[in-house]
Amino acid sequence: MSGPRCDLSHDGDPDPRVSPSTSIHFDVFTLFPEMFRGPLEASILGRAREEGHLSVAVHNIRDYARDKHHVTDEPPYGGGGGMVMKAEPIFHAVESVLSEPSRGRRAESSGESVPVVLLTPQGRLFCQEIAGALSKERRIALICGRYEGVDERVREHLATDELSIGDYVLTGGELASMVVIDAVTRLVPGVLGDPTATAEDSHARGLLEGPHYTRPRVFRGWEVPEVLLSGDHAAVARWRREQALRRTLERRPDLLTEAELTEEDREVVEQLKKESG
Ligand code: 6GU
Repeated sequence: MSGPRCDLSHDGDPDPRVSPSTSIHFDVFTLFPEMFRGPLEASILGRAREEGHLSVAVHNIRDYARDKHHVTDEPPYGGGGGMVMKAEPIFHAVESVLSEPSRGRRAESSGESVPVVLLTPQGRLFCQEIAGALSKERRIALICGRYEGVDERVREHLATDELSIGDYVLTGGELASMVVIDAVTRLVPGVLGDPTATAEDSHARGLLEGPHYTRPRVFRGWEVPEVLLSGDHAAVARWRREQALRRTLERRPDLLTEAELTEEDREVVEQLKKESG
């Protein structure tokens, strides 16, 4: 294995019993590799890595700066405050890593193109649909922007996509990268125990999910809705759909215009609008 990296994959190679379409590899490029340890070890992502569905290699951009002092940022041309991440170390890091025949995975060298995603507040807004599309990839490179920005030539000539996770500003793209890794990995077949689990996710079909309840039936005097105890599966399904529509109408009416709604859904929405005046 060549090139400096902090490899978070459990053991180097993915489990050979896992077929290729059920695993994904991320190469993360960052100035702060230490930020990635915790989130990738716990819970579902930790298990996905143990089972070979997920591997993440975190590469320190600083290790790829060729000057003596490993400079990764400089003041902006034209003046103004802040620092800008230099193009050269980022190009060197991404090009070195993607041209490696990485542990049996096909990379650029074998003709497979790897998406190179720059995480930046100026990117297109990350959403469930983009997560779904990325979950079909075998390998994804994520570049974490820092400081006031990244030299424009990285966006123009290295990145194939730019993503933002929301309309607010983070100190860097690291947390955004982890959000992308999490949202994408849970959609990789085999990562969640129940393969139907993602179908009802909030946003999966353009609506927010309705409420969930578990035991006890009465908690501090607050009761579980009767219909959920009825055993009438059709009635439960109808109630859940109505709750999802109600919640989406109340909290995210913008989603309703894009959601796939049946004729019955539209009637329910009209009724709910009347009730709320
Ligand atoms: Cl990807 N980066 C930064 N720095 N801030 C963000 C973001 C990304 N997405 C939302 N805010």
